[in-house]
Amino acid sequence: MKPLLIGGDWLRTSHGAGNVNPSDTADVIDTHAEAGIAETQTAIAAARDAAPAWGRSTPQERHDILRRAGDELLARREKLGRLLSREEGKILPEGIAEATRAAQILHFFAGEALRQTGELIPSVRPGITVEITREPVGVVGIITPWNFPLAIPAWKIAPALAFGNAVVFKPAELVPGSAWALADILHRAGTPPGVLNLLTGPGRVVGQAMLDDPRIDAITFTGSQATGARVAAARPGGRVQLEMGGKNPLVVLDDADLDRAVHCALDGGFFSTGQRCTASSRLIVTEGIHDRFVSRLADRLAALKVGHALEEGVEMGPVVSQDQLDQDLAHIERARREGGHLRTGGEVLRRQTRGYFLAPTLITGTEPAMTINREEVFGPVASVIRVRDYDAALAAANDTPFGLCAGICTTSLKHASDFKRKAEAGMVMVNLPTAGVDYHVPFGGRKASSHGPKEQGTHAREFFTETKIAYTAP
Ligand code: UN1
Repeated sequence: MKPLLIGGDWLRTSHGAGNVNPSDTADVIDTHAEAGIAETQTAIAAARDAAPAWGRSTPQERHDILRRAGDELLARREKLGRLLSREEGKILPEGIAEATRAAQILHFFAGEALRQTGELIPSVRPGITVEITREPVGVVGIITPWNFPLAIPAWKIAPALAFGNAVVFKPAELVPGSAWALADILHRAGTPPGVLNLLTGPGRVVGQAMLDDPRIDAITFTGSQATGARVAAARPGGRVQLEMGGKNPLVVLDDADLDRAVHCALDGGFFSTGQRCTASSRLIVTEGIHDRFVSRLADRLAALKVGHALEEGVEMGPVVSQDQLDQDLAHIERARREGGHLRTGGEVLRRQTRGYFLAPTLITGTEPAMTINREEVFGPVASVIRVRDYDAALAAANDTPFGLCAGICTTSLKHASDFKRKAEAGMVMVNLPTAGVDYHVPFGGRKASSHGPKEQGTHAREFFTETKIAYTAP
């Protein structure tokens, strides 16, 4: 059994939960300890005790720990990428790429620990100086989803530590293995006892106990809209950062490079089995290119090799769980009932191993008001909305409660520039997939997708530090 990490000690629990491979449900990767309310409270107390000294540690100490952890992650990226793919179901090259990205994130924030600055402002009153500095927030609760088992924990834990906060980390139940590996690496890299605590276990127990505990100063969460709403409700007015769903549009205009547009839709909609909040799930296509685009994409999807995530040559792995598969199928069924046309996919695939394999699915003839265009599916499913021209495309793109990212494929500078300005999204991609972002750049959305300061890049410090303004007279 893989234990919890509390106050610098590894702790076993009487109960454990199996970590099952979604490509092969007969493959139980490991068993992980399950924290309850008592363990959660002990971890929070440990973080509370450790926070003051850690907050006073030098930037060099924090840099060195993150640097060492990043180095190890990079050196072991093939093995850790394999574990990630085995427990989450994205294909091995994607798993290894994610392990590499997590290492790069640790290295980036190792540097950020050294780059902290303040401001010195001459007062309007004689002789007085004003200093603006940043201080750690204290204890940060980190709740992460299953779709990026290493990268998302890395981009929350690394800045939390870099800026001097103690962490209580609760990963998604479906991917405890990657979370455990990351905590183990950071622990051995020299994180002092109590500064990083790992609580594997059920969200409704551990996550709830974290939300309820006032000794946690801030919560950063990535996951579903429903859970995000619970986090917000539990902490009214509190320091909360929420990254929730998306219903991201990819606009394809008549003048687009067809090959590029098909590639953007394929990558953005279906790589990582479409299980990304940045996925291009609404393909908004103008009339002149619609039929060619749909037919090329449908052919490519029908030929996509779907199978065991660790098998050589497989292009798309399984969806993550039976629950997720059921939800995906229900979305497809509802889209058909509401008038959508199933162009390709829609069926569960049998392979040599028992896994949750779903054929990549394209639904055409949809309208913005249909459920498939309003609710996030979080699977290998995209819908096509046919529109007359650019203006109609822009209106359809913005016709959603979400606002994470928005993409456009066009060779028109005029339309690209207009779209960058008018898309109601935190991130806009021109001639690129909506998913797959740089690790050193801020990340985040608008509207119902996000709440609070942006994550990552230099903007990460907004959430993980408090500003102090000090006036001094001689
Ligand atoms: C990416 O597209 O590279 O949960 C990152 C998600 C996002 C991360 C996407 N928070 O899918």
